[in-house]
Amino acid sequence: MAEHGEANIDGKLAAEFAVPSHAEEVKKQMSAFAERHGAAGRRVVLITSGGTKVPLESRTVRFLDNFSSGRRGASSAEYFLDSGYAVIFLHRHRSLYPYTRLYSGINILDTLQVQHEDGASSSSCGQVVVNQQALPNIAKVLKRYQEVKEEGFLLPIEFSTLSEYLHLLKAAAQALSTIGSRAMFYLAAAVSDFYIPASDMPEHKIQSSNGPLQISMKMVPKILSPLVKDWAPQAFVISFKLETDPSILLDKARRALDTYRHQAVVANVLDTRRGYVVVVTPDTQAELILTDEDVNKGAEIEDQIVSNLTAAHSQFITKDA
Ligand code: 9Z3
Repeated sequence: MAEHGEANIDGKLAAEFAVPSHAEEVKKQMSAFAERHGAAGRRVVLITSGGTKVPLESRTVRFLDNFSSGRRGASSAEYFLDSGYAVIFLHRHRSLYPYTRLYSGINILDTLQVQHEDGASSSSCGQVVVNQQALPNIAKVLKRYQEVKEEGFLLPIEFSTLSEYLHLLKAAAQALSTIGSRAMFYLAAAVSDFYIPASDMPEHKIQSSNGPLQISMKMVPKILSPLVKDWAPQAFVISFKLETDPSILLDKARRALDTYRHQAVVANVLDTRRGYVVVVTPDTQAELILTDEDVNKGAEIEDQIVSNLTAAHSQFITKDA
């Protein structure tokens, strides 16, 4: 896709997307995280995950959203942690989260029971106990979650709107620039291509009494361009390409690599994204497939994606040394 305002994306970011009030604070946290893990010789991956919300009014009643559940980002975070990476998880508020995602479809109240001690009156509250059968593998998952938390390997950062996403991604890129090629960007979030600039946005709720709604939206600046060129030029950068028409997917993925000159594109189609992706690099193309047998064993395609990319990242670091 052609570049839109590539020359001055920084200026556009500042002028048209409100800086979140906590941006500086978050940047400090990310810098400290990168420094600590970098000093320990660890690699750090920044994962973006979930959709973005694009407001239609500045006192927002309505917004444009998209389908992304954040499952790809959340499960990938777990596989990166298992591979020894420290993870900054830049995710959409309320999208799926590492480890808890495994229980997202479960109503917590259906997993708990009240046990009354013998002789206690029926009016006493009793002890609440967990029915482990209602939470598959809960002991193992809880142990891993607690290890990751205690060791400080996971830094979760939330965003809701497109503006927050863009500014926090820039802050993350700057924070990670200190660890050079040991930083990976894994941009799995489904980011809106369109937005309404603050200057064109009505302040108040759009009135239906004014008749059918017509909106005109601008192109979101292609943030991958300054990320690769200016903000984190030594990092290993992976973008994701999503299409609904499989016939254009690989061509679009290659075009993205040509345009931004980053290291790889993970290409996927909406309906088949849980079982099939292609990892495209300038010289290679790897099809990753989850068979029915894999699914029955509980395997996930993110395990394969992360193995493929961590191996490629090792080669990238070696070349850089
Ligand atoms: C992806 O392609 C992700 O794999 C999915 C994962 C969002 C499909 P879920 O969150 O889905 O597990 O439900 N992410 C990138 C999508 C995207 O918007 N890419 C842009 C494009 O295709 C480039 S940045 O043009």
